[in-house]
Amino acid sequence: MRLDIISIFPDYLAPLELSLVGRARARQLIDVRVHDLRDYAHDRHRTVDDVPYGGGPGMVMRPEPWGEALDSILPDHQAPLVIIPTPSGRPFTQHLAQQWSLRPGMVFACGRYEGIDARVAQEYAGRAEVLPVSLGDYVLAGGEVAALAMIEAVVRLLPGVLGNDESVQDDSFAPGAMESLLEGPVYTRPPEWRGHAVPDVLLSGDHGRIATWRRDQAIERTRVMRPEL
Ligand code: 6GU
Repeated sequence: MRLDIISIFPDYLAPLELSLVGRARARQLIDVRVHDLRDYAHDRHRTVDDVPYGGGPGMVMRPEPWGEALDSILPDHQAPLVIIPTPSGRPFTQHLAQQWSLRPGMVFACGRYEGIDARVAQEYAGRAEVLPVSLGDYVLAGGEVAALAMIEAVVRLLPGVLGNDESVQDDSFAPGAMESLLEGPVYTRPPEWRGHAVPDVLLSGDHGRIATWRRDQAIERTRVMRPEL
């Protein structure tokens, strides 16, 4: 899978060199390229923003550097998908992560300030699938952290990325994962810690009782944390 990320803060994407995503890169399961948007701005100050037409607070990202960046990157993509992280996008879900994990690649266009001039999405809608996507109902300062979250959610679903015993099957929100129940509590050794014991059933060796207990815990957890599910 080919992943391109465009940002004015390429250093913000440094975590893509670590942990699960970093290992997937080292093993050449994914090809990740981070681009500095300012490399596509040609004036003396490498300007990427300007005041909003119609007035209002903040700045808007000018379309020209985005046009140059996307023109140079999109030809590397088979079935181009351009994701624009923004709180005004459609909600990111495990279902989207699963769909994206089947694609040959994606481009993340990380905006800052009040967003990217709307003509950029218009222009590329003809050449790519352009998708504004939100992590949730709160506002981040830019798309970079959101892109990191979405990339990690996708990459861990790729074949060969997770080890054998870390399974994606029973994730909260995985299809058929007890139909959208949250995962319940987990325990490891020691059997007692600071007076807190591991529930007896987990030490019983009775796999039927353990499965029933885990399901009950998942239901209770979901009732408390996410009653709407
Ligand atoms: Cl995807 N981007 C930004 N900038 N803020 C957000 C978000 C995305 N999701 C929630 N807040």
